[in-house]
Amino acid sequence: MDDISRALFEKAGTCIPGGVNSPVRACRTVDSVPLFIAGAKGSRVTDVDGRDYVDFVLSWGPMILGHAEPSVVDAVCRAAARGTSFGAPCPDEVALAEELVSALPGVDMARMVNSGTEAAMSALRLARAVTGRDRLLKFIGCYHGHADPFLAAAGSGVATLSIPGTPGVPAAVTANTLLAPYNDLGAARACFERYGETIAAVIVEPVAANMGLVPPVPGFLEGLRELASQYGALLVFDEVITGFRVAYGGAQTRFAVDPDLTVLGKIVGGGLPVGVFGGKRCFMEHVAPQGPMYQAGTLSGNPLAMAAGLATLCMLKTMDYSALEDRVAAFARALGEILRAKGVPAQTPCIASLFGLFFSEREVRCFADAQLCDQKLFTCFYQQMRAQGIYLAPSAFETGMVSFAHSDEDFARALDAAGKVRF
Ligand code: KE4
Repeated sequence: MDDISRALFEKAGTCIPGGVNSPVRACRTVDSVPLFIAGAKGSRVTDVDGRDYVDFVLSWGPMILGHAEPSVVDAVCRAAARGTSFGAPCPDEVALAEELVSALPGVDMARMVNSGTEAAMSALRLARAVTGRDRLLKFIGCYHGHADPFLAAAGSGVATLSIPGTPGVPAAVTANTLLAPYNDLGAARACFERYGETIAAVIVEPVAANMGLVPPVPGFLEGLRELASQYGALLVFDEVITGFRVAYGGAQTRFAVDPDLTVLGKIVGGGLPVGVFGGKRCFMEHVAPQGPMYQAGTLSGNPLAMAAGLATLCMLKTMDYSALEDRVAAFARALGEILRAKGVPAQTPCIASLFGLFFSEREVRCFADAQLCDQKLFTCFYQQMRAQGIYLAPSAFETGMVSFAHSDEDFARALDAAGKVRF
């Protein structure tokens, strides 16, 4: 069934660590061989063995218009014909920055980089430069890319102090990283009461999507805004997933909470490598060469990536987010009903075009809750859905993504497949 993928994966394993260029793609937690993708169009991907799948991964978020959207492909091809990289300013960098400023209330200026990791790393450096402070508060289960300060695990005893979450990260680096459970405003407040004058930034996924899908409880984001202001820390919204997905103006518009800095990626590059950090002018003016905080990148503002991002946002501005949200909500509700009717505990939270799946009796509000979910049931579900042509994220700690290209037939096919899963 996936002979060519298996052969390619074996070959890849001889020259690429784990056979993949990003760990989650290896499908290890769902005990599967990764599918090698030959191509994609709209809501569908086709693997190298010629099998077609309804895609609910969408390259982990960027492909909100669907794959190979003609206007995006055309913009990239036209840009490529003019040259692929200049290492000098190009008009589309200005156009994309202006569109971000226009769309996002918390962004007066933006700096292009090449990944969400680079954007989050730079935003943290900026917060530290602006405040002269070293500490960072992040939330357990939120992911902000793989820069050292964010790869912290909960330390022993004192809930807030952390230790390196992976070899290669110095303890001295994560010693400045404070941790609190997501949706726990009391724990965040306790961090500020104890360390407030030394905290440069509090960074948060305004809708958590890297522990499965966990929306903010009412008041959580507003409370972080108040705490950051009260203690002189910067509030950083990591909108790499939520930006232009939970609303055209991102979570900061949807929840009407104004971050000091915003981190973006995925959709703003239209599938090409782009990250962005942006924010209030008074902060962004610290960034070199306007200010002293150094940050740089050879391919930052790459003309092809700018063209893809601009074409994507230009089309998104015309799309009906509310109609898509209603369709995704109906799908998530039906999926939960089908699974519970089989006698398995299932929670299917959703917001905008994101949906989650937890095999759990109770609502998941933080990473500790997510860890209690049944991973074996998820693996069973993942494997049988993939065998029926439904391509889900190969991890219980990821989130389902839907595009404007997904049809009612795609949803029906996924629900029909779910109805046939045997646990
Ligand atoms: P990148 O460096 O992967 O472009 O972005 C890092 C990042 C930052 N912030 C959030 C909220 C993110 O979700 C991510 C990356 N997301 C993961 C999956 N949820 C990317 C997939 C992967 O690591 O292969």
